[in-house]
Amino acid sequence: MVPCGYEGTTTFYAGTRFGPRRLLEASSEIELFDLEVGVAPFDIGIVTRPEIELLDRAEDMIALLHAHLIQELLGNRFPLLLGGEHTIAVAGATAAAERFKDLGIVQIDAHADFRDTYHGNKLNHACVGRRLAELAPLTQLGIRSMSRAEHIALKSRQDVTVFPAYSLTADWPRQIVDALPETVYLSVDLDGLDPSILPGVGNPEPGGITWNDLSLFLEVLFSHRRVVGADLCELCPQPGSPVSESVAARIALRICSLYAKYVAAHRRG
Ligand SMILES: [Mn+2]
Repeated sequence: MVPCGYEGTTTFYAGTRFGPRRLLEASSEIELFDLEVGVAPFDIGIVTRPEIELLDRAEDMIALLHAHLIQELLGNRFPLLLGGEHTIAVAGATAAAERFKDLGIVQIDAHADFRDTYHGNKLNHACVGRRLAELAPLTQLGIRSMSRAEHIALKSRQDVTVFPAYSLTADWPRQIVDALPETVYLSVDLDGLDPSILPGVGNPEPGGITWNDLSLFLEVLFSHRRVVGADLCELCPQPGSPVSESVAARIALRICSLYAKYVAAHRRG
């Protein structure tokens, strides 16, 4: 667990800098045994790093975070980056792309984030998808919001595949996972989920992914591909309700459980 509450370019509802802390607090209130996956991921070991020092400039933040994440990857650990705004995914995916050949990136998100620049900044959170696509072939899942210019730009890209939340067909998890390279970095903007189950995000959008669909997708992904790192971003805790951080903590636990079940078992055997 690498907490980083960076919040440099948030444009709407601020507060994601408190996301990592609240997620970690909420994680002490949920069962550590994952009933659905059938494992207790602490068996393989989970370490929570101290929160990364927050820097003002996105470039500096990403460089600092990247240096930390490379160390985790070189130590054969699975980094789960806890944000903070989605911009920090660029650090996670860059480190993974340097460490692993034939990487693919999965971005779960309500927003394509495919602007080349926003407010004059290439590292604005609204440009994350575009930056990720510069690192490796990108698959976007749960998308339901983009500008017309992003729509046109995405149509011309052979290396980016978009699965909108409203057009998932019968066997969609297998369809998505079968098209991925062998090694995958997973970037989760929590607004990819439906706001009815996770309202605490900076830019909520209706019509998102349900808990059961996310659960199914992650199971198929981890059982058929080598997932080497992930981030969970944009948790923006809501005063008076622990729902969002509790659901986010559950997702963090699920990623650990699936890693423990498939990846670590494979590595041992
Ligand atoms: Mn988003």
